Amino acid sequence: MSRYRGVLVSSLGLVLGWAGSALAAPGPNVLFIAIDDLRTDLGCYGHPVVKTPHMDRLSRRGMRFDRAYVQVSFCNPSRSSFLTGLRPDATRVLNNEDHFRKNIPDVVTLPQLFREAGYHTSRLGKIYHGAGDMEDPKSWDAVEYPKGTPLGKEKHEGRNLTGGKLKWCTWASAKGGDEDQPDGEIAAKAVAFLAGRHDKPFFLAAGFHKPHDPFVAPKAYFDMYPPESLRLHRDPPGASPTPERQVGGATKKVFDAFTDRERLEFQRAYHACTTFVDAQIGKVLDAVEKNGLGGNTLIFLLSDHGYHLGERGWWNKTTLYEYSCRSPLMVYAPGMKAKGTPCSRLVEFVDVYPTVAGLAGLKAPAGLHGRSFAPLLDDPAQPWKEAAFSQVRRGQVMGRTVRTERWRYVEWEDGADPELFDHDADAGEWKNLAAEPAQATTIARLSALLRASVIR
Ligand SMILES: [Ca+2]
Repeated sequence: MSRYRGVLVSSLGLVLGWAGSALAAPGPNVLFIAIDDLRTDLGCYGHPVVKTPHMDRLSRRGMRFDRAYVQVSFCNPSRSSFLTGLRPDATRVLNNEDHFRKNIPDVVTLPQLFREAGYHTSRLGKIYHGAGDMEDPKSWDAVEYPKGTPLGKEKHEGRNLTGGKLKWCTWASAKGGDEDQPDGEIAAKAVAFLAGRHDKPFFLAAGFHKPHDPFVAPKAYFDMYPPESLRLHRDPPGASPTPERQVGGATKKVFDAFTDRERLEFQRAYHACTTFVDAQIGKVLDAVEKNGLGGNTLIFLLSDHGYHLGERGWWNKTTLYEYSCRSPLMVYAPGMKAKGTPCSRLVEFVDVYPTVAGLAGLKAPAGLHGRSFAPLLDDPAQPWKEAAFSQVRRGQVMGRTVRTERWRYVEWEDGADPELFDHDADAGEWKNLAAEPAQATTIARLSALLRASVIR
């Protein structure tokens, strides 16, 4: 809310002798932090090496969700879904090229809802996919897309890990400091915004780019991860075969040619970028406190999906496995009762829209596909959703997966390549149980859930 307006309302209240606020209280501010391609390799999610003190701090102050699932495991489709509160069957955005407005021109996005309710909405960096074609003028009062400085594009060290075959697969320890990188500039602009005077409540969206490729961060963050501190992932012996359409094609062949040294470089660069983005988030969180906004600002932090770091030979996203579909999600709401308690209930990213809107006292549009998980912020152990759904399309074939607290089941619409994993015994999803007769009842139940989830 506007501190200025808050003071004004209280002063009027004193003068006029109001017992309470006779005016509708201005809603809380919203700080919406979106990170690109960040898996749950964070200190607060139990990673033994990766340093993320600031996201860890948010996790302690608010709530960390341990089973939060995106609806599509790559950029534009995931963002189009959680920013509209609609499942991909309804946005019909399943690639990085289509704009959701083409299919659903009159949809009210999450920031647009706040804007139309009188908030100032400001976007820094990547919230929708990319800077240009994917922009949405209806959502924002202000948009900035920092690019970093020329110095930040110079490198101390770095290389393409594929001999140029995959242009994106590049790392660099950069010259200059944080603010020579686009994400450092985004943080600086967010800090300046938070220090400013606000005549309206605000919805500030900060969209950080890292650890998305190319894996570029200032050298100091690479220095935190000497190669000997890292351990390479190895798929366990006897892991079930990976269906070609989950992970395959020409890109997989390039990954298959990685040496251990290249795998280690990839991992190190990803972790360095994670710690770099964490440091930027720390600056923004500090600014919330320093400017006295903590008592009236909702904070949502999420990534647009997870990532494979070598699991099943894959160094990317877009699969229907846990590594891609699970994402970090943290929420802080000033009045929440269960601060610092993690939540292991299932939540989906389509739930984010009704949750943010509800916590701010705004009426969400009818027909959203998610459900507010605000009650979990007070009581994270209460029974909750039975299932979370994700999907991807390969050519013309849709693949869908359902996650319950125990199981993950994957089904393609042509019936081939089903996969069933028991997370009680197999958190890495290495043993496919789909062909086991003993699991027929479970598969029938999960398959029915998947079919019921389809929106036609
Ligand atoms: Ca992404």
